[in-house]
Amino acid sequence: MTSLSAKDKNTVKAFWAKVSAKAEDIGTDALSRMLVVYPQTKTYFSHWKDLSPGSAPVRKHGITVMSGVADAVSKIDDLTAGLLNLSELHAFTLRVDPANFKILSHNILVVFAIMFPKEFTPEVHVAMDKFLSSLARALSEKYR
Ligand code: HNI
Repeated sequence: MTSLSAKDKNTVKAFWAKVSAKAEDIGTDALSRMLVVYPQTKTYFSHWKDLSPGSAPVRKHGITVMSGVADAVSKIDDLTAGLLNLSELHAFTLRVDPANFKILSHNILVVFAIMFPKEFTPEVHVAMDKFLSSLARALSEKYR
């Protein structure tokens, strides 16, 4: 299991401080990419009118997801407790297969690399990967 060192946490916070102003674009691009590259994820959003990249509902939900990521950065010292309500929602109400958390995390990392090629060093990459894995694990907590 990956756990975040104090250094990782600082790296995550510093990178997030640099990129969070672009959270809306990051969320829109990551969600757009997820729906195209992993079309099985579209099943959860079949109630939307338009699932194409950058559409209004994709953008709106991209913003929502990234506000969840921002919240997680602020709760980085105890993600499991901090994300319990969000885990409950995804497990019991939305019934999202937790495998999809890894898929979205991957897409967020790809978008970081594209949008911030200079800042997204290997050191940042590993810290953000660990952070998103921990976030995904915290979201999966209520499934068992
Ligand atoms: Ni997710 C709603 C955060 C991954 C499907 N999701 C939310 C909300 C937040 C959120 C915040 C709004 C909660 C509320 O209304 O109180 N989701 C996150 C985060 C991640 C994530 C932080 C991982 C990084 N969600 C996923 C994944 C899927 C997903 C991988 C499916 C593929 N989420 C949903 C759906 C909703 C949702 C579906 C309800 C949206 C709607 O409009 O119906």
